[in-house]
Amino acid sequence: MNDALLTTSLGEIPLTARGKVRDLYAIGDELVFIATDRISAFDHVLGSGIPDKGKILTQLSHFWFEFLADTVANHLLAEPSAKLLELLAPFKQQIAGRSMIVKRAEMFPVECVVRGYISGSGWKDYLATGSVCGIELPTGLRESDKLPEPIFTPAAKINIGGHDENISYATMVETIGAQYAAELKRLSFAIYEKASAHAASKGLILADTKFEFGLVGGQIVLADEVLTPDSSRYWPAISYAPGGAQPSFDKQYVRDYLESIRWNKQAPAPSLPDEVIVKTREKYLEAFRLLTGRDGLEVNE
Ligand code: PZK
Repeated sequence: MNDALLTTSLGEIPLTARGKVRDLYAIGDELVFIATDRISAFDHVLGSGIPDKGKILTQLSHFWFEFLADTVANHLLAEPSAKLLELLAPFKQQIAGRSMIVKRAEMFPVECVVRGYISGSGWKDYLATGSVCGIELPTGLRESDKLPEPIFTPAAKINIGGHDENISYATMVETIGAQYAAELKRLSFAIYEKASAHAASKGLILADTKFEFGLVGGQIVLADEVLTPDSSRYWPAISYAPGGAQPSFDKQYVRDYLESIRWNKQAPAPSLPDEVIVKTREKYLEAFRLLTGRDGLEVNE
């Protein structure tokens, strides 16, 4: 099985940024944000993709943007220009279902992370210091415990490939100013509250999630992908067991496989066996179905 889309190219349209799994193109103030089928694990992009992963995550982002429309404006462009549509026409097949045409935003150089549970880098920081991003937490927390209330733990964006660095709210204020910091924090909590309640109603814990915001014409918009398994930790509520790391909803088969072959986590990253690809694809679809209530992807054009 591999009809995964690993890399995109849109001819004359210039590539603005290539992330681990997403490719971004720009024509003036219109950006074409494409989710490929690449998958990363242990900080590396693997040799195999997961067919349809980019479509699943894009359509999940669309669902969330719509779900959150009364809470926050977003970067989706309602009507791409005729010029852009014409430029994209030859690449329709490549981008169908996996692209978002978005407005160019002036991005805030801060990742807005909300954590309802203590996990990942938050858990590491808590173990080392008893706090996360300068927020003191109760003593005696176990890994994956629910926090007394969600916390806002911003991070500074480091170069592509580098790890984002947790920063204090005070540092965020120094970086973008007190008013924007306060508004991004307020929005982040509001989005997390609404999304985590929805996820909970579908049997999923939204342990934590990362948002990126920008300014379009002076208005704050929610940008990037939102509330996908690539930007969020979802855990099945039914198997939640604090006191250790929770299995990854989407990537556990991948991680288990990579551990089983004792990969040293240095490049080049391995490819995946078909069985791991198929099972992982099914996990992304399961998350999509649970959260959206839809049966599957909108048919390919
Ligand atoms: C923007 N990224 C992250 C990196 C990707 C995406 N609406 C916007 N306006 C201007 N810039 C960005 C966005 C958005 N979203 C997002 N970098 C810039 C990123 C690599 C590949 F697809």
